Amino acid sequence: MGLTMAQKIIKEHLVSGKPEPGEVVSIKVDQVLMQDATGTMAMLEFEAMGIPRIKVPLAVVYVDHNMLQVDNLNADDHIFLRTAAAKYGIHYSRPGNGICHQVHLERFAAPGKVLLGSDSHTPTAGGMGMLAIGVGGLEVAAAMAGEPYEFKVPDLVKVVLEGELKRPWVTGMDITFELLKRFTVKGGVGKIFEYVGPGVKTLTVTERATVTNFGTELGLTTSIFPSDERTKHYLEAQGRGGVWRELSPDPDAEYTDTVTVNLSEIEPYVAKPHQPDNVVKISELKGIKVDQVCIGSCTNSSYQVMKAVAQILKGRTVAPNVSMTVSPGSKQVYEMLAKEGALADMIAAGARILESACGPCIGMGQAPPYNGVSVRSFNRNFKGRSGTPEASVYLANPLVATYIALRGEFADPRGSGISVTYVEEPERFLINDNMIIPPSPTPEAVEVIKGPNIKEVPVKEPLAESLTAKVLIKVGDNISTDDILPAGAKILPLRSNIPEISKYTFSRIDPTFYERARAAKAGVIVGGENYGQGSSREHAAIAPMYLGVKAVIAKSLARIHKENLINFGIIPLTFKNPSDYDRIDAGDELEIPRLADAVKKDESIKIVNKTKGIEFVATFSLIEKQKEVLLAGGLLPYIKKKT
Ligand code: MIC
Ligand code: SF4
Repeated sequence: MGLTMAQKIIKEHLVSGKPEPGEVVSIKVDQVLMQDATGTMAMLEFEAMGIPRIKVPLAVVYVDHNMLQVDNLNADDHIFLRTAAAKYGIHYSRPGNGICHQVHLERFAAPGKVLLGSDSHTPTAGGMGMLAIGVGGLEVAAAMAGEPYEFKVPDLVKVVLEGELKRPWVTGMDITFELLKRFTVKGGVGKIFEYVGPGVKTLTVTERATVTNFGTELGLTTSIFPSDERTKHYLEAQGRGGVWRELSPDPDAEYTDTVTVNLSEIEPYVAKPHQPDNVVKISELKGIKVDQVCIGSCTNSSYQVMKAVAQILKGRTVAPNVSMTVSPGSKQVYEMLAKEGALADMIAAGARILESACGPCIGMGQAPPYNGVSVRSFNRNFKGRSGTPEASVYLANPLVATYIALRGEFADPRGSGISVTYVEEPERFLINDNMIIPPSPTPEAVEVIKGPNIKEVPVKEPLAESLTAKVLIKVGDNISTDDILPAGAKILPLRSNIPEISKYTFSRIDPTFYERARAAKAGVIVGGENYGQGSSREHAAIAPMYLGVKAVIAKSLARIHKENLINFGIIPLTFKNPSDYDRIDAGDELEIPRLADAVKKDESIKIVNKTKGIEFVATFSLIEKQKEVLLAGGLLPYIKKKT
């Protein structure tokens, strides 16, 4: 039987298991990436493992999220990351060098390799034929310590691309919008999407990377494109032709499912507030006034995108009611735009040019006005993520968003008369790696510098035999990690200080959560479908753990968050009968009589709702290693016990 692309990569990296959907495999990791917001914790976790130097072939930490320096906190974290990276054998991408996923694609990604990243948009590198998976920081720390990555092989879905995009106003982002329209934000859970078919060769590597990046919002484990002549061209233009290799599925590869997308039929779409799958055609929003337009993010800030944006802006002016920002994805892109004059066109049109970083995407500045309307070429529009809870954030492709910035309202750019010539990938990108600091050759001489805000990682005790706990909060469907532990300019700088950041747990949904959790000592969270969607931030598990949360019971759980809960010793449970969700309320006292025993045996478990005098059943779905991790109290105590 033939193999799919993901199966081929898994097979080549296999430590144990069979590369078939549903089977547990353990694979060798070639590369890891971290960013600053998750990287400080990952670095502290690695340090806690007591290993002097990383055991993975390549690790890179990027400073791109925590860029505003309103006090010493973020600046202190940058120094910590720089010194720790030098000591432990990690490359350090300095602030200003760009967004992790864009820079990684340019300078490090390689077809056929395995990448783990402590950021949910790590699948960006899937655009280059890499098996690139977003995980929690502790998982990355474990990979740096030499642990293979163990997971259940997801269902493998073949996505056949036919036809060609109607350029210029339809872009790679609209391909994923089309899939979000069909499958929703939870439709990809437990799946890998593999893109094949004649439409593939019509897309450049950065266009493919937009598709795989945004695919995270489908809940996918990852997405992957073939590595072909276009991939070779991109790598050669990056001066890295030597890492190219061909990758495609065998003709008789077996997929769990097949989906067909005709690129020629795709329109420019927009996701309305407050979910990326709230997709409509641009024509449905015609005339809605807009206050802000933001271009950039790891989804859309390549050279090709930015050059097209500059073409639209050239000789025109941003509408008087709009504040428009542009964040080029990397120093490479930024420097090329500057050299070629495209930056001047943007500046002349009145765009506010920001540094090469995540910026407004994660609420690091540029919050929209009260009740404002913001259109962003980003990947997430969860309520409050922009920094203004009352704002309405829409997602659109960067060319459409730029046209909206000129018009000051939603409008369909097709028929606008603005001509945009298709931007080809350059023959040679501008290569200058002076902002990537390689690890120190003399690690003994490096002192790791920790500012006063950097605190130890809290560790949980082993799992108790039984549990009595109060339901601290009951939430609905699609709760994101931004709801559980918000980001933004005020809270992000606390990422290396769990006691402080835990004060913001659920702060946007229920500001009393922190005090109540502290008082209760032992708590449970009740969730609906797809609990924990969105980011990989393990803080959405560590902070609840620190506040005494012992279990989450939900209708279903998002993948990375479920892994993070396990890594920090919180039991992830799902209702056997989803209607039991309706028979449980915040404040109820629950008893789980034989918890540890049930985890060992991986069976369904009886939970007694003492307040209501009823019982219901919840189930686990854990691989062997995850059971051991939970029993030990989390991945850190598990690894410590092993070494
Ligand atoms: C995000 O886009 O939500 C982030 C910020 O990049 C997160 C990581 C984090 O919370 O630090 C992600 O996507 O994993
Ligand atoms: Fe940064 Fe936004 Fe991408 Fe997250 S989604 S890595 S915050 S640009």
